[in-house]
Formats: sequence, structure tokens, C-alpha cells
Amino acid sequence: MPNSLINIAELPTITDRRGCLTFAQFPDNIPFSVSRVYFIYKTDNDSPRGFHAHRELQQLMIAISGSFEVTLDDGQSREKVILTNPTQALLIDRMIWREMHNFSQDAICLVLASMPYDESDYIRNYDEFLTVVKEVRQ
Ligand code: T46
Repeated sequence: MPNSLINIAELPTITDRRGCLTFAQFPDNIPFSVSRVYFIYKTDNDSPRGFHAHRELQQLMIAISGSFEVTLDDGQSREKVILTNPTQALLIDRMIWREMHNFSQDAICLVLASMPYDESDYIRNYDEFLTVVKEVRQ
């Protein structure tokens, strides 16, 4: 899909009789140096997460177990993807509003992040996001 907000890389996977090994490495599958890793688990299906954008942070998101839905919004359009496969890495660029819904009971979301945690990088208000994204595009 041209200009899609959904940018998914298929990660290399080695499968043998012992199971599967999937990996990602800079710069082939991770387009930035990883400064931070976090993971989200023991989620509640009725408790969506996200609802913010980042001014500078880039992230790769992987459903290493279970599934969940990710909605991405660049201020002009909104797209949804369901991550179900640990070999798929979703790239979330800077200045993209994200929401996460419908976590399966066994969901584990692994995130590789380009910067250390910095609350001032977050835009947690959607109207502010729309204002800032317009300024950035001008
Ligand atoms: C994102 C989505 C996908 C930290 O102290 N360090 C960290 O590295 C992170 C990620 C969070 N926190 C603190 C900040 C909050 O007090 O943990 C608390 C929960 O974070 P938040 O409400 O932002 O969680 P989510 O799941 O809504 O968002 C997270 C990431 O924050 C965000 O960058 O893109 O996952």
C-alpha cells in the first residue's frame, strides 16, 4: 500500500527441530541504534494503552506472544493493524499517534526504542498532537 502508516518488517527466523529463533539487528532490521528495551504484558483486554505520540522517538514493536491491535495516526489518516506473529516488527516513526487495543490474554509486546525514556518527548493530548504535527510539516 503506497504511503501506508503500517510499516512491517519480516524478521529473519531460523527454524529447526528445537524450535524457532527470530532475530533483529541494526541496521538490517532495526533502522536505529537501540537505547532502550521494554515489554508490556499481563495486559487487560479492556484496558487500551498508548494514546500519545513521540516528538523524536522511533520504535519497533513486536508481538512476541499473543496478539493485539495497533492504531497509527499521522494527523491526516488512521490505520489499524493486528500484530499476531513474533516474526513481524512494526516500525513506529516519530510524530505518529498510537493506540493499542484488544490484547489477547497471552500478549507480550516487546518494544525496541531509539532513545532513553523521556516524558518530555511524549505528546499525550490528541489536539496538541494535531497542532504540533501541522507545525512540523510546514
Ligand atoms: C509507547 C507504547 C507502545 C518508564 O518509566 N520508562 C519507560 O521506558 C516507559 C516505556 C514507561 N515508563 C513509565 C511512564 C509511565 O509512568 O511507565 C508508565 C506507563 O507508561 P505509559 O502510560 O506511557 O505506557 P503505554 O503502554 O501507554 O505506552 C508505552 C510507552 O510509554 C510508549 O512510548 O509507544 O508503550
